[in-house]
Amino acid sequence: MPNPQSLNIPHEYVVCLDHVGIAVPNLEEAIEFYRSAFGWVNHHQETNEEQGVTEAMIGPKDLKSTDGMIQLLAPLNEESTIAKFLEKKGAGIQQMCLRTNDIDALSEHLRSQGVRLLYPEPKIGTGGARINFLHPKDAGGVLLEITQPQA
Ligand code: CMX
Repeated sequence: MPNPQSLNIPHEYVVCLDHVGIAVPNLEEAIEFYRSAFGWVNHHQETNEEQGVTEAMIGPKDLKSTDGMIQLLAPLNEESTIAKFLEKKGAGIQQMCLRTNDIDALSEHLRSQGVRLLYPEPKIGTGGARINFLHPKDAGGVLLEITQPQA
């Protein structure tokens, strides 16, 4: 297997699975499902007008790390990406998000590999993080988000 460093892949910039995003029609009902099933709680909730979503980041009550959380995404309006997803595919996994500590270097690398990113420049996502998305057609059929949390 080739050494990633010899390929100049910024592997050290991708640190963990940040979250899996699930499209839901009703945020409160989805939060309640995870509470009653697993005892998970809502650690962070916000509305992102630009993305057309109200979202909740849920995880274990005694949170030791924010790695690998679940993000519940409910549409803000009918034009929302999440509304379209719900209409076409129904509720379910909409995206998976990888955390990076250098979204600019990672984006440059991905583009050099011919991977399409949805935005020319990162936009603002959860908690002020800088985010972008790989086109699902260039990522094995998965909508992959990349996020660089606020310092
Ligand atoms: N996962 C996997 N594949 C997907 C997908 C998803 N979530 N959404 C669309 N696709 C596929 C479609 O199935 C379609 O494939 P086929 O041509 O084989 O049918 C292809 O991608 C193009 O789909 P489309 O219907 O033409 O395009 P959409 O209008 O659905 O837009 C996308 C798709 C990815 C560009 C759009 O969802 C987008 O801009 N997403 C990024 C923003 C976002 O998801 N925001 C909400 C979350 C905000 C946050 O996390 O903070």
